[in-house]
Amino acid sequence: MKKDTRILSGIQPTGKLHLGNYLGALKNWVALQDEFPQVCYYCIVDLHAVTAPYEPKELKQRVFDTALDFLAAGLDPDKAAIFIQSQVTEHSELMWLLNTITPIGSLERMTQYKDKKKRHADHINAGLLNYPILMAADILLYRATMVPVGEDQVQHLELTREIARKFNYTFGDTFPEPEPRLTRGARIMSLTAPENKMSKSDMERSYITLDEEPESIKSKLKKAVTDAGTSGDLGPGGQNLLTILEVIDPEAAKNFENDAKAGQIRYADLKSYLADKLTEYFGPFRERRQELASKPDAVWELLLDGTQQARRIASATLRDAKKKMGFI
Ligand code: AQP
Repeated sequence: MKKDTRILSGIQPTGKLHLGNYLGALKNWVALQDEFPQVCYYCIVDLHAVTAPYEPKELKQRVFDTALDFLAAGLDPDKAAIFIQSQVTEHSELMWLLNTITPIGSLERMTQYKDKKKRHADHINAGLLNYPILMAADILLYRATMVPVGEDQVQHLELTREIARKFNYTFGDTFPEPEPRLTRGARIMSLTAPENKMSKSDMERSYITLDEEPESIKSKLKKAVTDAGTSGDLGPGGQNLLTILEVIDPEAAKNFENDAKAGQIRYADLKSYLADKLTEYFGPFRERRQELASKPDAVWELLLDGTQQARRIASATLRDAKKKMGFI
C-alpha cells in the first residue's frame, strides 16, 4: 500500500439506503476499509442533503438512519472514521475558499445540476449549483487520493481535480489530485421506471431499502415494471432485476438469462426467486440494524468519535490552505 493512500466518500441522509446505494457504493466501501484499514473516511453528507426541499424536524433522524445503515452493512469504526459532515465545520470553510477559484461556467456544465434544476424547478438555489465545490472540499480536506464513486459522480470528481490543480498552481502545492475508484457495473434502476436510476427521493414503490420487510420486498418486486423488449431481450426492467440477482446469485442469474435468450423467461418466477434471495441476503443486515437501533447512545458516540478523528485532519489541512492563501 502506498503510504499516503487516503480514501473518502459520502452519502446524503435523504432517506433509508436502498439496493442502489448498497451495490453502487456501500458494498465497495466495506471492501476498501478491509483493504486499506485506518485510512478510510466515510461521511454522512447532511450539508449536501439540504440543497433539495426537506423537513427540518426529520433531518436528525435521517442522519441516524444513515448511520444505522452504514454500520449494519459492515462499516467498522475500528477500521474507518464514520462521521457527520456538518459537525466538521472545516468543510464549509474550505468550500468558501474553493468558491473563489471555481468558474461558474464549470458548475453550470454539471449534468447533475442540470438534472436537479429540472426536477426541482421551483427550488433552484445557489447550493444546488455549488454542490460540487462542497464535494471538492469534502475530498481535498482529507487530502484523499482515492474516491469510491458511482459512474454518476465521475464528472464531479473531475471538477475536484481541476480545483485542486488550480489551487496548487495559484497558491502552491497543497492538495493531491484524487482518483476515482469506480464500482464495477452496478447501476441499479427504479422498479417503477427502469429508465431512471433507483433514488431515495423517488416514490416508495420504486426502490427497495436494505431493511425492507420480506413481504414488502415481495410485493414491490411483484409490481416491478418488466416490459420485454424484442423477443429474446429482457428490456430495461427485466435486465435490472437480473443485474441485482447477478450480485447475490450469479449462477441463477445466468440461468434466467439463458431462459430469456430462448424466449422462455417467466417474470413471475424471476421476481419470486429474487424476492427470496434478497430476503435471505439482507436477513443478517435487518437483525444488526434492529439491534443497533435499540442502542442509540452507542451509535451517536461512535459518530462523535469519527467526527473527532476527521476534525484532526481537516483542521490541519484547512490551516495549511489558509496559510498558503495569506490569511495566517
Ligand atoms: N441507483 C443507483 N445505482 C448505483 N449506485 C447508486 N448510488 C445512488 N443511487 C444508485 C450511489 O450511492 C452513493 C451515494 O449517493 P447519494 O445518496 O449521496 O446521492 P444520490 O446518488 O443522489 O443517491 P439517491 O438515492 O439518488 O439520493 P437522492 O434521491 O437523495 O438524490 C453514490 O456513490 C452513488 O453513486
